[in-house]
Amino acid sequence: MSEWQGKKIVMIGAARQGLALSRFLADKGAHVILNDRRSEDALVEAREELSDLDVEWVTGSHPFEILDNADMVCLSGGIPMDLPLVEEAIRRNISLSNDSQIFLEEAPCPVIGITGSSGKTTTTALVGEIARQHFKLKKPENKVWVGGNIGNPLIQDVEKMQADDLAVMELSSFQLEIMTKSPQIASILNLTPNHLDRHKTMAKYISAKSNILTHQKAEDTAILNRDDPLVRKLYDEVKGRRITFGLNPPFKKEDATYYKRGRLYLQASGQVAKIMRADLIKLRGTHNLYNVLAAIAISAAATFTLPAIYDGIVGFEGVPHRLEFVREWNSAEWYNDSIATSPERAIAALNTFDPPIILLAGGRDKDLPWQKLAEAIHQKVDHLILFGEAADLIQKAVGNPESGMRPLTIDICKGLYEAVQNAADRVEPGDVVLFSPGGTSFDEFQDFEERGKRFKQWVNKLS
Ligand code: UMA
Repeated sequence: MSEWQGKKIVMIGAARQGLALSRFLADKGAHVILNDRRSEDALVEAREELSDLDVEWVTGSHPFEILDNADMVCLSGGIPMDLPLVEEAIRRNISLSNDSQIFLEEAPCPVIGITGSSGKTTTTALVGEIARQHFKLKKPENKVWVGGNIGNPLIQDVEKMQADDLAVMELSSFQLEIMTKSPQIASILNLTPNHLDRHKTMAKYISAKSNILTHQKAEDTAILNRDDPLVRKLYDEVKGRRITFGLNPPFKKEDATYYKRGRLYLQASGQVAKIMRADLIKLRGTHNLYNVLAAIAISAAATFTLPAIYDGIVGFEGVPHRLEFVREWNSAEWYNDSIATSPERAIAALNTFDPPIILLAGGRDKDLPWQKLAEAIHQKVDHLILFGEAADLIQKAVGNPESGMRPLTIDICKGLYEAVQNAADRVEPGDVVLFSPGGTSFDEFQDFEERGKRFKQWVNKLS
């Protein structure tokens, strides 16, 4: 009999994670109460998706009564810990969990977990690609599963997984916040202020992220960014093997990946292997060099072959909505970086291009400082086009245009569609038009993916 049989589980949030976990738990015989603040009408599709299951729906609010006799409360990533229902569950000592925690408990195969303030989706996808290259030759009968915060909860596939498969999972701070299990191979790519509207302080954000290491065992491996001072502070949390990555040279004997005179190297167990020339990497920018160095270190921990690492990286063209080339229009290159939901990410995007740049920025503010992005804008952006809720905040941080200084112009638009039309009016041959908002999409769209798709649609329609 499954350990879930007859258990009463309250699942909060009926989107990707909530639907996937509810299906898993209901299939195992649990009594699932699926609760969402959205109205019944707004959840028609979601209800259809689970119509074959005996799930109890509670919609439109988060009433405390659903906690009566509950054995566990599971949270979707979008559910904040200070939601009164969650606070009440904690007050009643009901244990909290989520799809990632339950996936780690149930996974029959090894799991690589990747987190960080930025680059986690690219690195997760890249490691998945390298792993597939490795499996193609070494274990053709087994499968690599890539998922998590990247978009598809892995719990939906756990029943199909075999002991010799491999799961590569992107983990967010929202998921890690309550987790009490860590993956066998765990990486923290970097730590910069992010999601402070939700975590409130940087210390709490770092504490959530560090859970990816906290529950590792002596036989596990941690892959950490040695150039990031906040990540370095977590070295003491490492229970097993440590492999570092970074652009700065590593200590002599340390297991590490590094960059030297245009080439990437892996140093492990006292031996140095040349992996590849950096100019073979298709991804742009220093931040992507870090992602690749991290992926090589993770691959070393997972004992992927060197040819698999090389082929995986050389063939990797990036992930949609991350510095994604859309088209050339009016002799200018247009890029979609809708994933940039923090000012830090927009700065990283700006750093990958040379002026003249037209930047489309805005969306919803996450209580993050805009000052550093404003400085980057002064250095690189000729025309700044702002849209959405954060437009005024960004404008305030940047100030008014001054003659002969960047940005030459600032336009404020109501929404993204207007911003694209505005960019089409401003653009000149040789420009880079970069849509890297710095804010989240929730003021106008369902998520960053919908926002990116609409951006591409509107850009592709320009004539
Ligand atoms: N809801 C409530 N009450 C609330 C808030 C939300 O009922 O107070 C409901 C909403 O009505 C909605 C559901 O909760 O129905 C939304 O839950 P969700 O936002 O967790 O949506 P999912 O589709 O389950 O998406 C989650 C991740 N979302 C978040 O962590 C916010 C997705 O990451 C992830 O791809 C997906 O699961 C699959 O694992 C997105 C994200 O923005 C991309 N992540 C952040 C990031 O990358 O920075 C952490």
